[in-house]
Amino acid sequence: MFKTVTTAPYKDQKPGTSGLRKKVPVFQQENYAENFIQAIFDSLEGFEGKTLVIGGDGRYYNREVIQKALKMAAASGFGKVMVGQGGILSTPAASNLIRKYKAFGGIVLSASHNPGGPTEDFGIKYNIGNGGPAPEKITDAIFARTQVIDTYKIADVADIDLDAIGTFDLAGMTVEVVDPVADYVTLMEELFDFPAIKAHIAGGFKVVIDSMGAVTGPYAVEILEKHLGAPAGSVRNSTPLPDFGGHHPDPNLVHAKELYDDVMSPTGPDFGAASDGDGDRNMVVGKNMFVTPSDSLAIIAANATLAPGYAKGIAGIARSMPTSAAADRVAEKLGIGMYETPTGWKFFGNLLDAGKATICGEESFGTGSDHVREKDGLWAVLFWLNILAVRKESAYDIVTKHWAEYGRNYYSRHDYEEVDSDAANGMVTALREKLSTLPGQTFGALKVEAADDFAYNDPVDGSVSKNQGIRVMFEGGSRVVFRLSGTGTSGATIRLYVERYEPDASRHGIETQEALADLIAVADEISELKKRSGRDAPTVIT
Ligand code: G16
Repeated sequence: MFKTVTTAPYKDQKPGTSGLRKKVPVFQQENYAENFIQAIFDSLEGFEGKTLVIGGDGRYYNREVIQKALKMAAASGFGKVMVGQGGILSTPAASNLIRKYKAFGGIVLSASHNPGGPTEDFGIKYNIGNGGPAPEKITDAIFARTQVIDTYKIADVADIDLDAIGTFDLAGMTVEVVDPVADYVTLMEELFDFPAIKAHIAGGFKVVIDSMGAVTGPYAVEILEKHLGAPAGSVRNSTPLPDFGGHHPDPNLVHAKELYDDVMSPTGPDFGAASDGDGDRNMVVGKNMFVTPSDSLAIIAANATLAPGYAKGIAGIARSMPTSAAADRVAEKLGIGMYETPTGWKFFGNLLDAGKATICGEESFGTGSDHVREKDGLWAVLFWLNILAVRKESAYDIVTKHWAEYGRNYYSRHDYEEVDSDAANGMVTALREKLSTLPGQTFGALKVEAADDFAYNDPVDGSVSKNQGIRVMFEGGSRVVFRLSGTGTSGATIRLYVERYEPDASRHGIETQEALADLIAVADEISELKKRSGRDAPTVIT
């Protein structure tokens, strides 16, 4: 019933910021997915007889890899696999299932916000028993194993019917095909004031969610339309499709522009939100107000006690280093801990487990809390709806009042995608070399206060992560940060993060790019970004 298949290593299976992401044809190479899955199992200990959760965002190749993973889990000795019906599980829903049913871990098949389809992206990531992405020591072990793997084990049996809810036997292992939505909805009902949101919607507040043809469709329809009473059709592009219906499921001002334009039109909805391929990212837009992810984190934290699940207050806030310091000011005022981590949700896991942080966020449209161990797109949308329903103010008023109280962190990220890898690495190397010479230098009105390559000392387990992004800090709280993305699949993506703190409320109405223009120019001067990338403008500005 089980067979051992001889294989040979692929050299390129190093997990990035969030698991292994490659083009579908790469994953379709002989034994490519099998090697990586076996390397995951070979890097773990003590899972015999235990439960594994498996699901994905429904993208092209999802079902095929799920069948492989099920048969390999059986051959490796797992006792049970819980798999979402149709192979569907959003990343936060998978995290919830792992925690709720005390599974040993989970395999989530997704390339997140990257496009899907036969020539687009696919990905595999492993989550540990706390429901969060595997920490670096595990991903490093998985990579090391991929470099020497020579066999994998698989059950030689027929495929499971992924569309039928129920319990099945697969070569002696139990497979439970579960409703992917139900447990997640129960959790959201516990955290948020559904009656208040429902009443607000019934009173005429118009909300739309764009699921972008990706995984959140069924979750959003169930919650927004069925539980909260929004009219049918309030969730757009709600059927998860293998190619996301041609959408690029990256909720930002470029890829969710239709939604943005609709909310901004005078007769459009009052509030709009979008999420990504696997449902962990979110974008929120109020009438005349795009809420930056960094501001969203700060505002959710400042208003957290309005949601029943957080009524007792929050223990601390964590943000990734490139995320703006808006949340720091909230933490300061609340007198709670503030943690600055490298990019990657996995770095929040220890802080959440240790009870040091309750709410976490990243500039890359990610917000979440200790309810799961992943960022959670719909959670953030519901948090906003809860705040809007209780305060009975517009998003515009809530954001501008927040700035008036705390000051505004003007913030923008410029992405240069698919840049030649050597050119991108050359830029980073040159920047590193000049770091020690920057402090004290003046660029126009801006004086460099400090410059470094960010390193993180995890306060819980003492692990150290170096080279996490180059920071140039100016006097007065402005800064520019340079990083290479760890989630792209072709060439290199250079990210430039720009931030300026403006305490004066009379200067809060400036257009963002204009408010940051001097910093953007200095960033180019210091890094030679345009010259080295061969581009005269970013691919995406958020
Ligand atoms: C992943 C990580 C996030 C990270 C984002 C961008 O998100 O989980 O923590 O902020 O990638 O990373 P990078 O700047 O390295 O591309 P997702 O939604 O893609 O899983």
